Amino acid sequence: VEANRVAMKAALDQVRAEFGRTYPIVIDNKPLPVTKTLDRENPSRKSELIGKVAMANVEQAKLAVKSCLTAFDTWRDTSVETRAKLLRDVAEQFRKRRFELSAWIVYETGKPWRESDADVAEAIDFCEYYAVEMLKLGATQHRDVPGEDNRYFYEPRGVSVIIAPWNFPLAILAGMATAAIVSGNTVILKPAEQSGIIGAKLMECLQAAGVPPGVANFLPGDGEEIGPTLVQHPDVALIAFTGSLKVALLINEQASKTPGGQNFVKKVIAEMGGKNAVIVDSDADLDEAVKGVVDSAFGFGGQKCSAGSRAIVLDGIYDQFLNRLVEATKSLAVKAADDPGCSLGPVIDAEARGRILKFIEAGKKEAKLAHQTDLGALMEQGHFIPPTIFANVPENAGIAQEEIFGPVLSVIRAKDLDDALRIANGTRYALTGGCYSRSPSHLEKVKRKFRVGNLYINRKCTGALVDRQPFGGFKLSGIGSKAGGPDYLLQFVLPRTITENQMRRG
Ligand code: TXE
Repeated sequence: VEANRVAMKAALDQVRAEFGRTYPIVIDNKPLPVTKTLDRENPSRKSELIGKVAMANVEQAKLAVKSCLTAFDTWRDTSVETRAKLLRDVAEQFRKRRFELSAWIVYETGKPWRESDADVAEAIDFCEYYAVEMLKLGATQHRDVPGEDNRYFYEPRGVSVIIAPWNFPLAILAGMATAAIVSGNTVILKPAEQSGIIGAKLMECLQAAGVPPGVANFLPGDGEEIGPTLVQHPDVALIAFTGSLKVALLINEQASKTPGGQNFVKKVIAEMGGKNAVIVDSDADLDEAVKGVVDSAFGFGGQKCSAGSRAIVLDGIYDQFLNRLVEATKSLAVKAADDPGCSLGPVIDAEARGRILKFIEAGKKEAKLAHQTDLGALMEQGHFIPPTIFANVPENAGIAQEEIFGPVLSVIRAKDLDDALRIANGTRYALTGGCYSRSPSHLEKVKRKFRVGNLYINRKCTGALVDRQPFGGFKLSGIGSKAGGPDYLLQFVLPRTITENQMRRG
């Protein structure tokens, strides 16, 4: 642990020395002259500028698409082995720069060190996993009859736009991008405005790994400004998006309308938010349940689509559970994300902080404020939100239905397990869920009836490991794709059949 602390401090100091740099748009592996930039500030210390990121305009977005289209023909014909090797080389870059990348995530998103390091680890896992999966998928299948050769295989879709969120700034952007690249597509990387520097670091790693010009173009920019141009561009075949429900629905609608004339039925892969519930049964192990609910609700300040923002507790142990939960929440160390003792940092930016504080004010009218940590001067230093627990929350209250994406937990009473399941399934989302119980019959019922994409039993409801827990939900949480799963790449390719009549050669 000591060695890690030393390495962590060295990486944080090295990154601080680079504060203030400007990160350009990169097309055909060349930086574009910088015209407009967005300041990136450290959410843990509002006054601290950590860098500037170029903001692309519509013309540059079109340039990026053109570059991807030009590169596509060559890249699609590149062997699967070559494409898989590129991903392994990118993973090698992540390993080499692991602590530096973690430090950038700490500074740009306010994610505590341990979780920032896990973000980089997940990016490595995605590269290694998708390389192996593509080698499997790339094998041509033959369905032959005498005198006739029937080949069944997959080929890439084309120019792919990757639109990513800030909450897993390296893992999700790299995961979607490398899945597209290894499948033979050429990609435009559009990071979230709040994680442009980490997007630039991904582009550096891709270039160091030898990605050919035009196969990956780095296009930071205001999603509202350049999004429609990218989504509706007639030469764009696929959009992979992770972010808010609002934007996902907008992209879905826009992708089917292409002013320039439709060339594809565009493929939209969308992963959105959740309003995930953890059920606590009357015979649950309370030590486990309290720890799991605190981790799921307050990890990274609840800024995860998998965050357990609802605890549904059976009447019999409601009061006991709530008291234990409040005590455990009080012990959370809320600090600047680069503080080694930090377990909970700030939220991403002023806008998010304002939105979450509004939810808290609304919650005070709908339910009982059971706990709010006093953060003192920290509230002025960075975009901090005190971990907040509401009790006796009505199941249809706004704070029990809407995704808050902050450290706010709603504790809801349930009469019995059936009532708890009805409440748990009673939102527009279906991403993750959890249940703490020691009754095998209750757990069997929960596994059958709790309809979410990722269900966790007697374990926190966040933290899906690539390949072990393929991740994704349905209803308004996603289109049902499972990132880090065996069939994820199938969305990035198109099946083809070639039938050859083997004429008797003269
Ligand atoms: O998402 P946005 P944000 C959800 C969560 C959170 C909300 C806001 O509910 O409260 O999203 O987070 C780009 N056309 N999740 O602001 O606004 C934008 O530039 C095309 C859950 O990050 O959706 C960014 O790159 N693109 C999610 C990306 O969309 C547009 C993780 C996400 O931004 C666009 C993050 C447009 N019109 C947020 N407008 C999860 N499942 O983990 C914006 N963008």
